[in-house]
Amino acid sequence: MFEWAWDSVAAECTTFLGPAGYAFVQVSPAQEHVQGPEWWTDYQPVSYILTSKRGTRAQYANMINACHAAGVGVIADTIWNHMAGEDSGTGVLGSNFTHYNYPGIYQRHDFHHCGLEPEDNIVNYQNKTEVWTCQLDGLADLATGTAHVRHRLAAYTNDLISLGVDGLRLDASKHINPKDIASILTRLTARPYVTQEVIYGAGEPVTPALYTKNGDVQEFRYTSALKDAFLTSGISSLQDFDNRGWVAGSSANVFVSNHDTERNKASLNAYSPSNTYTLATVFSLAHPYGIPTVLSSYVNLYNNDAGAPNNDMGVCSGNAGTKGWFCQHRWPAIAGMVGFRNRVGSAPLTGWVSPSHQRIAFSRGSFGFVAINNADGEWHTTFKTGLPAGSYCNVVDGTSVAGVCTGTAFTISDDSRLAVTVASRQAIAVHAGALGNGTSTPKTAQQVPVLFHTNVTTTYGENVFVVGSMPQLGNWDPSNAIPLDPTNYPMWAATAYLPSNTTFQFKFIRKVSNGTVVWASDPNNQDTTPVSGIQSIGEVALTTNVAISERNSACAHNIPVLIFSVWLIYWLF
Ligand code: LAG
Ligand code: CA
Repeated sequence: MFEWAWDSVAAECTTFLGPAGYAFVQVSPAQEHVQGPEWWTDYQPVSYILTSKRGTRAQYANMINACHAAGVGVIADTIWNHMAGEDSGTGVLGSNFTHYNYPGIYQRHDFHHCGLEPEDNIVNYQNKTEVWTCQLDGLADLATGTAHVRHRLAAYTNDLISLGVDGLRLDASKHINPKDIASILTRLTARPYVTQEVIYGAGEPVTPALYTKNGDVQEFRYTSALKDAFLTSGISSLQDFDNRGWVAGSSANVFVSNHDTERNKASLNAYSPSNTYTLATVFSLAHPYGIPTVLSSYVNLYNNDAGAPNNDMGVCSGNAGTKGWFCQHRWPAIAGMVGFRNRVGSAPLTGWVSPSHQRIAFSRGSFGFVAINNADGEWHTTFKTGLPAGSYCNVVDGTSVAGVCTGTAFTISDDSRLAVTVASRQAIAVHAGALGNGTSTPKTAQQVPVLFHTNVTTTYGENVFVVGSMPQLGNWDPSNAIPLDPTNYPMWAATAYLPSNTTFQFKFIRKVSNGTVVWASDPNNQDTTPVSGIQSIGEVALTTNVAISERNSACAHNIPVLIFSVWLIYWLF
């Protein structure tokens, strides 16, 4: 739950993460850090007082208790490699520091001075010692080989453990000698789950394999392989990850995207075209390799530095929309697949079929079956599944409530066959823990996130909203319209959760400071929400090819982009 404030994580554990079956929630770093509006201030520790932009120590402790009560463990993002980057400054709680002096904590000899001064930054990734003892991005590099630093880092981590933390994401592990990590781990009062961030680099001497003795390792080659497979080369290559030189599945922590790769485009992200981000996440949760992490982040990927929306308070439901949060963990396909993974457990991957390079299907023993159609055009076929005969709920678009499927239900025959059509760029998944009663009529509509973007120049005091023909869009009442966020002015953006597979009309409106509402001229815009996944409407101010193709694909089933632009220009001038 990247950048979610502790109070909002606590509430989400209770209302969603626990009930959905998430085993752990990973949260942002908890310690005092440098000041500033950017998200990455959190990665520049200033002291080990547990107060950050995301809340106080008491709020952190309360979050852990709430999550535990909901059956969810807490993984702390833990920074052992470095302190802050600036020459001097003050933390969010008022602690002062200079680059190599943290009063009462560290002094000059507690840091590495790798001999590349004045900058001291890592340049040569072919040199192990340099990767471990020079500075990452100017961040003062702790002398993790010394007793004092090891003792201090263990004390900080033991403090987290004393509050109930169950796991550690060890930030920048690649930049710490694995022996130093091992030594600090021996000083802990309990042995939490450990996942180490070691970004693989071709030909480099510091490899993920060097770290498996300490715990799990994040396998970034998986992240790249999924991006490449879903966007380009084909998902038929994803049957197994043996003999590729990666860490064993039993040591791997994997993700479709993390907070860094969604920004630097080393992975798919929510703006990736043709539902690939959701489909890749379905794959990740269905396939047995590694422990999967689902990133839950926020809309603002226009600006790599922009901090969290809504004063860091995560929110995923209610009439006011998601206030700039993506809430990936709640997307029906993703939450449904968490249930799938929990039900199939360690059952082996069986019955892999791939009739073409962008279509795959497989079972997990006799407990689950998934088919992913990452191609244009329907996939109509009869699958041989591992499942016993019965009526099953498609957990990609529905849930099973007391034996009734809220989405599509499928029948598996006595000989375990499933005759089905998988729509273009969609997936289906069924498992033994989600039986449907055979109805294919959704009992309650599923909600999908829809991103509204528009480029509007306003005068001071004016704000932009979206209003439309459904309750989630205020039923055309401007006083219930959804506010767009101007963080990246002149881009205005908002996310709304709308019923899936539903046609609606909408308009952007401006509210002038004196209360007057200025409507865009007619006609209304019309859109149909997807069955699952995410939809982006309007202009996307990303400068990558991926964003451009997303814009095209969004407009293909909306109003033609030309009419949209003409209308916008007319409205503005
Ligand atoms: C990580 N894993 O190893 C985090 O996942 C990643 O998000 C962190 O970088 C990095 N290691 C250090 O903990 C993030 C931002 C950087 C940011 C850094 C420190 O991606 O952009 O650097 O956190 O806040 C920023 C500036 C740099 C500057 C540095 C030091 O962007 O230009 O040199 O601060 O002042
Ligand atoms: Ca280091």
